[in-house]
Amino acid sequence: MAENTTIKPKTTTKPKLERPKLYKVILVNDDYTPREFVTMVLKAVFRMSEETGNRVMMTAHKMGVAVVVVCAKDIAETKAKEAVDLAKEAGFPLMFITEPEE
Ligand code: TYC
Repeated sequence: MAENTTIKPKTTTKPKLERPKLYKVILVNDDYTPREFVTMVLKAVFRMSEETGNRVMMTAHKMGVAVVVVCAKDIAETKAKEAVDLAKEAGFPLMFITEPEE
């Protein structure tokens, strides 16, 4: 019985779904926005703890930029805008930018 068994190669392939591109939200350092304000925005908009918010703020402060989160394009853009709007309302030049992940 086993001798007569023919093994058919699998000919069908599953259509591959393209994974949507992910985007980084990047915090940019400046000389004017108070550190506490930056941490507050990170907590309020990106749901960070005081400790994480402070660490990300200090990374941008020292390195010039810091990656805040990597997520879908629309979420990245909405969050970056929310954060920039909070800063604008308070009169600070704080910038968050988005860019596609390589
Ligand atoms: N460099 C600012 C200061 O010394 C603080 C700051 C940190 C501002 C991070 C922006 O993305 C930033 N007051």
